Amino acid sequence: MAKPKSKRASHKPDPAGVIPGRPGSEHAPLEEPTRPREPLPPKPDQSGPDPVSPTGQPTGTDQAAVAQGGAYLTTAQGLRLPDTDHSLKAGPRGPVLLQDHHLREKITHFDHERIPERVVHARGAAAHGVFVGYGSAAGVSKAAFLGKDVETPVFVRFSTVLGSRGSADTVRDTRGFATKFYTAEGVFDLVGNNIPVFFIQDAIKFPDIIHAGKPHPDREIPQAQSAHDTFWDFVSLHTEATHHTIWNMSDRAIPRSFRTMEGFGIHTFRLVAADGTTTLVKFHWKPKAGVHSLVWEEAQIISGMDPDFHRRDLADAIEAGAFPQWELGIQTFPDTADQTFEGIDLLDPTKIVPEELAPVQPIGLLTLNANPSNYFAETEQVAFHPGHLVPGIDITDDPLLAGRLFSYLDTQISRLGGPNFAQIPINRPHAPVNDMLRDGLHQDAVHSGVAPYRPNSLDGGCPFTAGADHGGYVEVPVPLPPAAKVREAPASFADHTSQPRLFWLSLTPIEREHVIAAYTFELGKCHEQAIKERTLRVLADIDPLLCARVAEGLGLPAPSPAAPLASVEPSPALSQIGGTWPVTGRVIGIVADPAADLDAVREVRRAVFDAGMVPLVIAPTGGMLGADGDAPVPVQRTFATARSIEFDAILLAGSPAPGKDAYAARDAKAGNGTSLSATDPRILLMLAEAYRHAKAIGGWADSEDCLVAAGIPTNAPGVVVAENASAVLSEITGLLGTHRVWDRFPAADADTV
Ligand code: HDE
Repeated sequence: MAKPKSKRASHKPDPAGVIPGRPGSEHAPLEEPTRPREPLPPKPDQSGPDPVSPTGQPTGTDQAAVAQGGAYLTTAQGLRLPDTDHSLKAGPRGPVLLQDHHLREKITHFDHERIPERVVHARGAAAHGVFVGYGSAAGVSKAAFLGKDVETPVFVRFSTVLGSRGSADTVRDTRGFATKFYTAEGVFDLVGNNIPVFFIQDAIKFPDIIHAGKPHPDREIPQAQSAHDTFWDFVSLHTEATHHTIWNMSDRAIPRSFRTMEGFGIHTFRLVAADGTTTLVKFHWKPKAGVHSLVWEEAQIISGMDPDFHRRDLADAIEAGAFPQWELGIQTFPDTADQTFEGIDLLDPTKIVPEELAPVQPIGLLTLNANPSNYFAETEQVAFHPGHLVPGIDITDDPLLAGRLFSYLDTQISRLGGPNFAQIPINRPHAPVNDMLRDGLHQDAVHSGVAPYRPNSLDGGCPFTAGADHGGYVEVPVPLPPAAKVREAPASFADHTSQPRLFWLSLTPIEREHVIAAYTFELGKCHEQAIKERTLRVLADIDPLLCARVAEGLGLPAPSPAAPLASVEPSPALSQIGGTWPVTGRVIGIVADPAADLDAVREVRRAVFDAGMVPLVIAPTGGMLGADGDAPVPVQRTFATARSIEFDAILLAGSPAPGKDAYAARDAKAGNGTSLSATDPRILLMLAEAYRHAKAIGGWADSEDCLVAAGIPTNAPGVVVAENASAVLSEITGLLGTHRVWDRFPAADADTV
């Protein structure tokens, strides 16, 4: 079988350093261009879907030319147009004429530009990439794309769950992590989340949990968040949601970046080896950049300052050449009749198997190396489905998965306007397609032959069925025990507290503080006292200390556990703190004013680029610092436009004097009463935020004055002040490798939990 290789050449960013975010593939001239020329190519970091026909045949066409061609404006029929600024009228002041076919075509098309957004996961961002198999899964799965060094093009879409398409990226929510593998044997979709468990055990409850999480139906508020009565009403009554809920109250629900999220297939799948043996598995994506989250205040500020934070971060990282990477791994379990492992029911999607009991074994590497060229065509129209499987990967009887196998196909029909969505370029398989499906809205394939039925003799008997020996997908003939038809869950599904407790006990004290704060915030936003009290009962069964601290914040008594606490072994692998990870793609803010030593700024800027990070120079005004010198330094942000949330670390090239616009009437951030200070008040605010968000801060020259003015102890953990700018950067880079400076803030509960 042909090996599907992406035609996409991953771009090589300019070694002189790229500040990502340039909108077009050429810089814009000052005057409007008037000399006709062909459409510009996409930017070097962008790609469309690989060019294949609806039947998976490589077409070799230029992606850009498929969408638009020629230098002149035309109608949809290719007719050149002389004017698109004026309707056709009976005289300049006369009525508009109905015969204006260009006006009618333009407006009619515009009227239909929107399609229904996804009922869940509406807000998303995506990228193209490549998956390379390690071959280590060959013993358990015959799937060709898992073979050693097999390269498979992929398209990955990340999303939030609850918000609508225009909602903010950094809300507290679960994130979707959906991967489409265009394999030689057909499309395989791994449609997972960044949290390894789900709210419900049975698909029939999905409309209930989603209706509870979505905005209240009367006022349609709040948007994209769970901090409201209906969500907590449902999860406190339907306690199988407890495990997923505590993950949502942890730092996992406010990721720093899509690049720093784990991904999970959640359900147990069944792998099939070439010799027919089967193994139960859970899929994991492990980010090379480590798991890294925002802090809650930071996430809230970002929601206002930059609601596109995560999609921008993903696109910028790819444009700058810091390609995000994940290893795909599997936990394997014997395929026994009871489908449990170490007493954990593998069919229960509210349960994990701790990695200490079943290590995650790496089976391949995913690299995202190209941004989509067009959001709608690709990210919006991509259609995932957990039922898109390839030989070697089968499903289990997880009742949640069963409902999903129905739902995704069904929803695409209304979302994408008919049954032919598999023919949309981003959804086209790279394997030959001969499906006997015909006609329907938006039919893109021009089928030949007269016999789209089987058996036939008129089309030579084609298409033929394929057994497993010819790459056919044969379901594993799993024996079913004798059973009665019931609406019931197995008894093991009734344990709703042991694993939330396991999660809680596995976190470090600082992570537990965040969980306490999140529950207190969310319940504090609820109106109904009964809902808060009911949730405290649920928390009491997880851990009395968690319950007591949240109760304290709510001003309510803490109930006692209803049953003895589950005795569980913590799983340290669930904590996201304590490792060291690569710093590529991190963003460093360098604060400098015209009085700063520009040689040091240049040197540090260069060193930041060399480390694969992005330097953004922050100065009192835009333009160039040292504009009249030999090597001026370009400014990316001004004191008025910058905010701490854009930067992973801040470097001070001295102590910047107040800018000319540092007064409240112009910029409210400058109006905190310190406008007479020697340092710009916006920089003081930036430092104070970065400090309390546990970010690394460094400085040289007289930067100590600025830190003192901001109330930052210069000997605090993660604050680096030295004479030599390069030495400061190298220490800051080390700190960035650990993500945040958590030892700046000891947890109050460190000795009590
Ligand atoms: Fe989904 N889910 N889901 N889901 N889901 C959708 O499909 C559904 C579930 C997940 O980027 C929808 O195309 C049901 C679990 C992701 O396009 C819809 C149930 C997991 C995405 C749907 C679940 C997911 C979706 C909405 C309970 C993690 C976004 C639009 C049985 C393993 C994919 C669409 C993308 C999207 C139904 C539960 C992940 C309505 C009925 C569990 C990442 O079909």
